[in-house]
Amino acid sequence: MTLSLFQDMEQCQSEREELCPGAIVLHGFAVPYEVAILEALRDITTRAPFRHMVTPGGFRMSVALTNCGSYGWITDRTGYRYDAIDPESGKSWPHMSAVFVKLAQDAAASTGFNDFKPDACLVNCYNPGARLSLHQDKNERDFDAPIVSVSLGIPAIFLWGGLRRKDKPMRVQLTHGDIMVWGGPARLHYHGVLPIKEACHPLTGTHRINLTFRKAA
Ligand code: MD6
Ligand code: FE
Repeated sequence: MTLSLFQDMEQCQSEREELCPGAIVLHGFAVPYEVAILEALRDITTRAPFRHMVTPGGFRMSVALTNCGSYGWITDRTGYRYDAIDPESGKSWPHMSAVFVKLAQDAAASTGFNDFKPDACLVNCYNPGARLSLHQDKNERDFDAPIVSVSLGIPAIFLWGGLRRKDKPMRVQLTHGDIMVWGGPARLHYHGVLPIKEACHPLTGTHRINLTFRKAA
């Protein structure tokens, strides 16, 4: 019984899904880190609570966000950018914990992106109904480093598009513990998240949490 459960775990953790060259989903990769991540998140959100930011077009984002690391991704009426200061507190963002760095580096290395040194971790909190429209991640200074995206809690349908906005996106289900890494030829692919369906997860309740690790500067 124990052995077969263990084998299931290993199988689940090693399942890789390549969406296109440079874009890989590592199903269940973050499961062994789940408790450590959620503990670190409590400290982050104590100092830098989740908030809904406004897009340059004046829309309130349905996703609530915060950051940790040397830089945080922010948006307001003047644009999207990275900033070392949290505009809500006027202070630096919370420190990126060693376990976050290790998780991001291990995931990147296991997909062929060695020496990934994230300096920014954007943390998103989705309630049912929250969504993220198709976009490219291009506020980072150079596009050599990959994006490492960790999904926790209730499932999402991730939209994985191409290099042009009009390229029809694939739908990829991301569930608790899945990590998606994209870089190299896939670095500037369009992506987004469909409106989250109501569900409940034992560790996160009715939320989906997403961590995206980047090298911003
Ligand atoms: C996700 N987030 O939440 C993916 N990109 O699953 C993103 O792709 C993203 O939340 C750029 C800026 C903010 C984001
Ligand atoms: Fe993105």
